[in-house]
Amino acid sequence: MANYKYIVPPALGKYKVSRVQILPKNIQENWRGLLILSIIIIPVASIGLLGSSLLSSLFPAYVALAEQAHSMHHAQNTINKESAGEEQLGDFSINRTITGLDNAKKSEIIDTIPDGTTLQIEAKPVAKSINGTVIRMYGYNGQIPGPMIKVRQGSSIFVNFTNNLDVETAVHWHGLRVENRNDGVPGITQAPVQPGESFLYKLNFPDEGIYWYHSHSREDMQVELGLYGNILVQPKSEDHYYNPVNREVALFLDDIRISDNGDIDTFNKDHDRFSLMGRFGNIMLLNGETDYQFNVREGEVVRFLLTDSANTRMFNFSIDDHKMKLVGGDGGKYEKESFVDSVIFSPAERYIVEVLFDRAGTFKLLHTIPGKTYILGVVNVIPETTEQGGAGKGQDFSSFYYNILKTNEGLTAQHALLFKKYLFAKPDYQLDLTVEMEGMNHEDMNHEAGVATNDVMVMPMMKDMDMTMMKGMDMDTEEKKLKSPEPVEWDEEEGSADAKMNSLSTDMNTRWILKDNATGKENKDINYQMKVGEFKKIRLFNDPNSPHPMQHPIHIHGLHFLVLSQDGRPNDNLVWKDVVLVPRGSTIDILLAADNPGKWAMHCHILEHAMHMLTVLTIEDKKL
Ligand SMILES: [Cu+2]
Repeated sequence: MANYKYIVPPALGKYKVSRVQILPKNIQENWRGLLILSIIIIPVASIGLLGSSLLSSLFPAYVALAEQAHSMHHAQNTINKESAGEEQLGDFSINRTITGLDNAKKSEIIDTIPDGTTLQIEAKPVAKSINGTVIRMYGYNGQIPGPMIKVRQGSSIFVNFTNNLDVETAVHWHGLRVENRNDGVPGITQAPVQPGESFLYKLNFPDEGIYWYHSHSREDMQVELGLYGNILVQPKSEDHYYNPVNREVALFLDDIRISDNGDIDTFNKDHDRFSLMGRFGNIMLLNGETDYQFNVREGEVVRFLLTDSANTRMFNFSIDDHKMKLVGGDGGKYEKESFVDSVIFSPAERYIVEVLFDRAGTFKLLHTIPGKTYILGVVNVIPETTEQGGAGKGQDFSSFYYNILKTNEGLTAQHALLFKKYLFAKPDYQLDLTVEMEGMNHEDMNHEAGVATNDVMVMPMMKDMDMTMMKGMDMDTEEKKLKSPEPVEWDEEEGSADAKMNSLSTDMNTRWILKDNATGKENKDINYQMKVGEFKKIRLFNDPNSPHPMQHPIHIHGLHFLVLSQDGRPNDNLVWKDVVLVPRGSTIDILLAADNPGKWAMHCHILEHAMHMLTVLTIEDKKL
C-alpha cells in the first residue's frame, strides 16, 4: 500500500475502516452530541427495519414522507414479484424471473479486430449462479463480463448494439475519445435505446490503454447486474511498448449485494437507492465469479489489466507474496515503471501491472483494507517439470526484463512541458465536492420550523427528539471537529447505523453536488465552455466539512487529463487518466486536454452519486 504513487495520501496506510458521518457538521463536531444522537437514532432506525407499518404507527408523518421517498421502503423488502400486493410505497416491477434464460457465459476475447469491422453486441438477461443461487442478471452477448474487445490503436470499428433487455439502456465507451454522438449517455449524447431497438456506435481508438464499456442508463442497477466489459487498445506497433510477457489476464474487481433470500438486493424502478455511500456489495466478485481462479506456469510473467467495476467499492489489490510492476493506468503507460506491493483504485479506474510468478504454488488474489482481508480469487502456478517447459523458465526473456524498470522518455518529455506550464498556474475552474441531505442541513437544525418541515427521511426520526436534548448538544464547537484519520470509506459495516442510513437514502433525499467555486452554480447548471485545443486546469476540492465527507472518483467523458498535484504535492509519475480519486478533504489539480468537440459528462463514478453529481463540459469546435 505504501508504494502507491500519488493518489493516496501517506496517512492512508495507517487508518482503520471509515465511519460514515451523516450528522450535521455542527453535531459531528461534538462527541457528546454524537453520543446522544446515537442513542436516539439507532433504536429508531432499528424500528424502521421492522417495517413501515410499525414505524408509521409510531410516527404518523412517516407515511406521507415515505411516499415521496418510496424506494427506501425496499431496504426492508426481499425480492418477491408474486407478493407485489405488499408494495405500498413504490412500484417495484423489475423482472426477476429466470425462466427460459440462458446461463451466463464467461467473457470471450474478440481478438484484434480489423479496422472498419462491425461488431454485434447485444444486451440481454441471463441466468447466473451467485453464491449457490441462480439469479437473473444482464450480460453483453450473454457473457459476464462482456466480451474483451481487442483492437489496434488508430483503428476504428462499428458496434451494432441491440437492446434485448426489458428496460431501456445505452452503452458508454469509458475512456475512449470517440466522437460525441457515440458516447452513449442518454439525455446528453443520444436517446436511450429502447427494448428491441438497436443503435450503431462508431468507436475510434486514438490512445492505447485498457478501457471498458458499460451501461450508462440506470447504471446503479445495470452495471451491478453485469453490463460491463473491457476494451484493450494495443499500441500501433509492437515496439516493446510494454514488456514481453507470457500472458495477459484481464480482471474485473467487483462486488454484488445479495439479500437473505439469495437474490440480488432490491432496486427501485424509478430511483437510486443507497445514494449516501453507494451500493456496497456483500459478496466479492472477480470477473463475475465468487471463486475465480486461473493457471499460469512457473517462471511466467503475467500482465494484469485491472478494472474496478463496483458501484462504490474501492479496492486495494495485491497478490499474496508477490510484488507487482505498475506499468500503466487508464490511458496507457506511466512515465516510469515502479514496483508496488498493492494497487489502490476506485470505481472505473484501470491499472496495468506485471507479475513474475517465479515459483510454483497457489497464491491468493487479495483485497486488503484496514482490519480485513478479502480473498478475491487464486492463481495456481504450475511447476515446470521438463527442460522444454514451453513459456516458462529459460524459454524467453520475460523474466529477465521483469527486473528492469523502464522510463518512457518520450512520454516524460511530452508531459514535462505541460506540467511546467500548468503546475503552479491559477486553476481555470474550481469544483467543490459536497452534498445536501434533506433535513440534515445546519440551517434546518437550528430552526425548529426547519426541523418540522422539508423532512424526508432522517428528520421524521429526529423531530420527535426532545428539543432540550438538541440544545444541549453545544452545536458550535468548531474547534472540536470530528476528524477520523481515513480519507476514504472502504466498506460498510453491516448492521451499523451508517449502513442503515445508507439503506434509507435515495436520490430524492440525498443530492451530491459539484459546485463551481466562482459562481456557486451546481451540477448541470454550471455549463463550462472550452475550445478545442485548449488546456484547462481544474481544481477538485473535496470539502471535509460537508454533511457527509467521503471520497469521489471523478470521471470525464471523451477527454483525458493529467493529475498535476494532490494537496499541493506535485505528481512525479504522470499517466493520462479519465478517472481520478479525490479522497475526503483532498484538493486535486488536473490538467484537462479539451481536444474533442462535443458535450461531455463529468461526474462522480460512484454510480449512486452520478444521478446528481454530474455536469456537462462543452467543447466547441473552432471550425464551427
Ligand atoms: Cu461521489
